[in-house]
Amino acid sequence: MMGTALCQTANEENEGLILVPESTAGSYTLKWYGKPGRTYFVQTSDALVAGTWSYASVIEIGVGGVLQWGLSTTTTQRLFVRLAYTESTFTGAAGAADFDGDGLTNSAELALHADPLNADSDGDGLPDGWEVAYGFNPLVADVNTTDTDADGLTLLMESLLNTNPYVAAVTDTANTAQLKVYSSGF
Ligand SMILES: [Ca+2]
Ligand SMILES: [Ca+2]
Ligand SMILES: [Ca+2]
Ligand SMILES: [Ca+2]
Repeated sequence: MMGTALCQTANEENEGLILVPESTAGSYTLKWYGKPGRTYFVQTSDALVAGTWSYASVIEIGVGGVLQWGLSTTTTQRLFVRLAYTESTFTGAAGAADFDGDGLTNSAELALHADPLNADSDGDGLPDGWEVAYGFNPLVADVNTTDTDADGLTLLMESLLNTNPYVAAVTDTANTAQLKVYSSGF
């Protein structure tokens, strides 16, 4: 178990994280100063390299005081902890908000281990919410040039149009898009 950026109290905005050992072996309380207007998420990693960070199922709201989150580890486990936060505004419960606008609530993202602050967790161009809606894994990059329903629209196009990639798009008989322009009389 290793902590990072340890400070003394976590009582002030300019202090970092503090990791307090609890009486039970392997149990800790992570504390930090919660700035008003910020919503915090906790990420953990066992390797401290990109791609190994995952979100814990916790959302905390900054209220101008100490926030805390309990965690436990095995004695042989190496664990790093860091915070992610946003200053996005929202109404209602933080878990019901959709900070990255990808169609998944923050709670749904955490349950899926998706990124609540990134609309495209796996970086394949397909938004998390659209992937989930159509049975793709938002954590595994898909080949976005695939045309699953053979209608000429790739997965990327279907996601941009927010259409179903398993139902072929309807085209007119001439197979062309038509635009009628009417004179306004001026
Ligand atoms: Ca979201
Ligand atoms: Ca997301
Ligand atoms: Ca994606
Ligand atoms: Ca298609």
